[in-house]
Amino acid sequence: QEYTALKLKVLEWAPQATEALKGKIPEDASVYLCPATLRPETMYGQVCCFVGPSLSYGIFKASEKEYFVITERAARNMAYQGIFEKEGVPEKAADIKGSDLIGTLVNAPLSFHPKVRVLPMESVLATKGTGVVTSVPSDSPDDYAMVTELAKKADFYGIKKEWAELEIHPIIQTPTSDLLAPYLVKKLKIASPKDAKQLLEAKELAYKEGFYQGVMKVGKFKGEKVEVAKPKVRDQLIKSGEAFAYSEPENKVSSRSG
Ligand code: ZZB
Repeated sequence: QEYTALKLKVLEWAPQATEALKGKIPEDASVYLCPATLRPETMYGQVCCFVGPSLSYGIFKASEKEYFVITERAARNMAYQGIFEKEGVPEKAADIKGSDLIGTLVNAPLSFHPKVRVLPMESVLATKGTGVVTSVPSDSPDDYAMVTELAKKADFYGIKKEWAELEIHPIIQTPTSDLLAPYLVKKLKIASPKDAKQLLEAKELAYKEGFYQGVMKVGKFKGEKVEVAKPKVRDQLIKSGEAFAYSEPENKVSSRSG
């Protein structure tokens, strides 16, 4: 699986994270949350960044001045892909629980919303990607269901309601909609992130329609087919230093059927 790993720079740590990281990271270093995505062309629509609240993350040294927040598993894979300055064994500066990252403010490259919050999502898998997921509710049914849930039950999740209420801009036009994920969530009568079966169906439909029939509605490649624009947006992000290529071997737990 060939992912694009985005670099979401930490602008302001949540109070719990500040506490947990005291003295562990050089003052002048930049720290990034690095979500792995298969949809770089949707990055204009990022509204938040998800972590699994009960997952364990590490803060790994990528170079003298750059640190990445990812799972230990992802760091081990990255260490063999020329992503870190030092090859082989990843250097961990600190450990942190997902729940301590909630509320952290990060910069989201290309997004209409350059500053977004880190929010909780129970269904984030430790066994896939980097364990960090960037949220695009316009084009990902899982993300739309989750931000809707978070806004509805902000207190329960221990977040500020407005963190989950950023405007959802249309990014891709398809024959059925320019907000495909919200459209599918309604059509399949998905009521919450717990409707896993319907969400899986919605995701497969969104992938197919978005890729084969989608046209970019925004950004540098506006008017181009998604198929054509996808690698161009990816290259642009990588060239600007806002993302890097990350691949991992297919495994049975995480592979997609469709
Ligand atoms: C942004 C995005 C925008 C994504 C979209 C999808 C869509 P898949 O499809 O299941 O094989 N993801 C990445 N890592 C994890 C994880 N550890 N746990 C849970 N979800 C994860 O996996 C690829 C997608 O699943 C990734 O691409 C990421 O969300 C999420 F408009 O990034 B994506 C129709 C989907 N649209």
